[in-house]
Amino acid sequence: MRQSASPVGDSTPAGLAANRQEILAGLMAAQKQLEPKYLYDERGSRLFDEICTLPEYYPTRTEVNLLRTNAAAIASFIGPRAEVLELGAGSSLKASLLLGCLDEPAIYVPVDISADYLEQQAAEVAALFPRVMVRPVLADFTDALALPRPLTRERTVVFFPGSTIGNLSRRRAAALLSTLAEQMRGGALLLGVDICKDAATLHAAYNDSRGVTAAFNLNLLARLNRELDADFELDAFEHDAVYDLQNERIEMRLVSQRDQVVNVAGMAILFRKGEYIISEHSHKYDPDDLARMATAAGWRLDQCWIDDSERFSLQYLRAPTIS
Ligand code: AVI
Repeated sequence: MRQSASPVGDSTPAGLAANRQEILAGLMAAQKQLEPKYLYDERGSRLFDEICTLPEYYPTRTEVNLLRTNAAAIASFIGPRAEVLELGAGSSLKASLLLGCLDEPAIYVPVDISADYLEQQAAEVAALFPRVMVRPVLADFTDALALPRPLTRERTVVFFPGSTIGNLSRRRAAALLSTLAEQMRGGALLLGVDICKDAATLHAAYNDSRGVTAAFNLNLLARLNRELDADFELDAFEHDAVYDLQNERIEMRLVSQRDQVVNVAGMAILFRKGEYIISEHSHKYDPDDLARMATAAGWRLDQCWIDDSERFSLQYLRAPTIS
């Protein structure tokens, strides 16, 4: 039953050259901003894996514990012969935990924008679960997603862990939930989301003492240099992440340390000292607010698991039935 773990898809959706116009527009806007998906080239993906192991970065281990502690309940909600579609497939650990607790899972379809990384993660899962058909899809899951052929919607559970939904604006998150509810009629969604909490905990999680998050953020400039013929001096920018209480989100920034001109794909871009590029927003959600947003998008909440310290939530949602 096992298939090749090579990704389906013919281009790297997040390749910078293919997105030149959008990137230049972001760098020339009054508030410079780039899409967070560009953080994930191969090195960025590795650095993100390292972030997930840091003592300050609580989301990963909290979610992993939630998956472990509630494995039996999750398995009984999902049922036998499940077809698991993972959005923004990160490290294979969470997928392995989920597949490991299910009754004869049939298919695993990881969807990600980082080709090499996707292939490696898929190969790891395929090796661990030889009876599961593994079909990686190279795609940006925020674009319309064509469901790979073998998936039947009734048994499909979309696994969207890691609070990746938090990297979309609230408006885009609501729109994605609506699209998914329609696309997944008859299926379900297991959604992991970071909860609003005190600013000190959040600040530490995104400004870690070993500087891994800083390296992850600055890697975006190295990627622009390599893929868009830019000449960012990495020493002339610094990582910062601030908690915006009003919008309940972390804002990750690349801050110019001096007045300077940087060339990107033939365009000269002026930076004043202290001016910054926003490289990521990471929204935090009160579980009730998130459930309201999901319900408005057409989902029905079956169960919500929250850890004892109320740091992270895992929600099991049902899509509308097939009419
Ligand atoms: C992938 N995403 C949910 C992470 C987050 O927490 O927003 C990315 C990240 N950025 C800095 N640290 C981790």
